[in-house]
Amino acid sequence: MADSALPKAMADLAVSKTKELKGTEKRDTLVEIERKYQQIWEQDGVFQVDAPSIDEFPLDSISADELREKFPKFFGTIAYPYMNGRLHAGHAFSFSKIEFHTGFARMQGKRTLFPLGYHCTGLPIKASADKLVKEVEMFGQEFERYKPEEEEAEPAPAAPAKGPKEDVSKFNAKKGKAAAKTVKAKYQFQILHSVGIPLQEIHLFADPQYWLQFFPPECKKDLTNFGARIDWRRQFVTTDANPYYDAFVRWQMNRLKELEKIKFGKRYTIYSIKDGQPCMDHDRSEGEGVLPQEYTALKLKVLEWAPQAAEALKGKIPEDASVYLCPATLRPETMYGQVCCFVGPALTYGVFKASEKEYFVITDRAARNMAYQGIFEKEGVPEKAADIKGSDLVGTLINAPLSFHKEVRVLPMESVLATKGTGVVTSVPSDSPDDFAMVTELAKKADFYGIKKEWAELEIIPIIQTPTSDLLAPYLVKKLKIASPKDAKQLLEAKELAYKEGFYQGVMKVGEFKGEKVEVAKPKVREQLIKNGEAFAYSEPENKVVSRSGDEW
Ligand code: ANZ
Repeated sequence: MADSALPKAMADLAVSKTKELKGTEKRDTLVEIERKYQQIWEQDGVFQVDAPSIDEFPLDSISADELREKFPKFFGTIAYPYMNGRLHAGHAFSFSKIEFHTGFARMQGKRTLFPLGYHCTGLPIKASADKLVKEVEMFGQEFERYKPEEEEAEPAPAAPAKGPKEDVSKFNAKKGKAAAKTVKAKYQFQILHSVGIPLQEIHLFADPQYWLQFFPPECKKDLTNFGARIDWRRQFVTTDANPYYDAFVRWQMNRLKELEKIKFGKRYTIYSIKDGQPCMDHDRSEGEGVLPQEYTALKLKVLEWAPQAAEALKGKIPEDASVYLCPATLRPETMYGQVCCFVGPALTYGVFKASEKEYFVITDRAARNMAYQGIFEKEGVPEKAADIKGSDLVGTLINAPLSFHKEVRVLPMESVLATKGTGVVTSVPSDSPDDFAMVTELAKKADFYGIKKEWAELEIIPIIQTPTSDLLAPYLVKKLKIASPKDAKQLLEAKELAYKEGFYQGVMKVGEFKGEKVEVAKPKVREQLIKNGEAFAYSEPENKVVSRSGDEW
């Protein structure tokens, strides 16, 4: 409701809340007393604590233990607040604990030191500064070319909440913590504006170093008002903007390395290509806690292209090169039971050059990830030889390593996700309910899917014995009355049951590790496949991640 539509008395009330608070004498008196003593503390430097001087106690004149006994000490610190904004109520809460402790130690007569660091390391500041560079380009130095109507439903910087419905005395958390973190403003300049920075100054923040100059003094001001017993001679920013701190971190790391507590090497991490560095939890706007998931990517060699595929790829791949479809799986131990390989008929795949003589058929997304995992010859550069539609791949004859069926076909499956694995899925109907439901459907409606019936009718051989069955997926599909691949809910339930029972209670019925528990055989089969050059390790985030700079996985 607009203010003009409010009854007069209510409008007055609404205005009074933003204009003037009545009956604040008590508060004002307390604040005044606070200020007076804070000034005295500052003048007298009461929180400035020094170590006993060497003049007074020459080295070797007193033992360390005696010194400690004579001058008991207390050192308090706190996780450095991050300097991409002003402090908030959450900081006040955390500071109150160390504050209280520091005050208590002082009253006990200890030499009490409370220094403060300003945390400036990491992506949030850099990503925000980079955003501003773009926004200044788009809208001008003072954002004068910005037109609010460009923002669809989202209003520009939040004006202070008005209206009689808002009871400012009550705390009313309508959002979760993650949602509450985000100011409802589309652009970075609006976020800075909403915390009171004039539009004329915001462009200065396009330089990440400027944040390091601007926010620490604000932080100091707020903590001084708060009454914090900090020795302000001991304040510092992190990053190499501060050579002393930088040298300290280098020393610390080198020392830990000497002690063999840390090692240099490679490990999987969620890495932002856009930002050129790992994207850790605090660098993400979505996907906190998401970790890399390691798959086994199989190499299913193309033996004979389907005619449409041969046509589409003509002249694009060297005659003597081997081309592989590369499904990603978490169940390498089931590879004995492969009967076909699924692609999403509506997806587009790329044929990527892995080495001089090897090409992989996978999604662009998977290729981008692989390029950073030492899978291709050139680091960071997936070399694409051709694009090909999933529907054109259907019917292609391929070799399935380890399987009882050496030669299997590429078949269509609508539910293959472009956002998971390589977008290519090997099919094991004995142990995967999804796969059993799909091959049953394909065999039933071969004409509709434009395939030959016999491609979907290869024998389903039992490979894992569980207490329930040696063909667990067909058993569960029947038991849960799953009639088609579209019964997504029941299929998910069946999949969970099959995974759990297969993994914890399954025993291999076939292959080199026959008689061994699935749990034990799984890594062995994987290792064997990799050793034989029939598979390789492929990793990707286990769920969606979006970086603060807008990079996505
Ligand atoms: C062979 C296999 C055998 C699989 C078996 C499962 C059971 P979860 O377990 O959900 O994390 N998959 C891989 N990429 C896919 C994609 N793009 N779209 C749809 N399904 C995909 O995912 C791992 C399994 O999901 C993979 O393991 C693959 O099927 C399937 F008895 O491979 B599995």
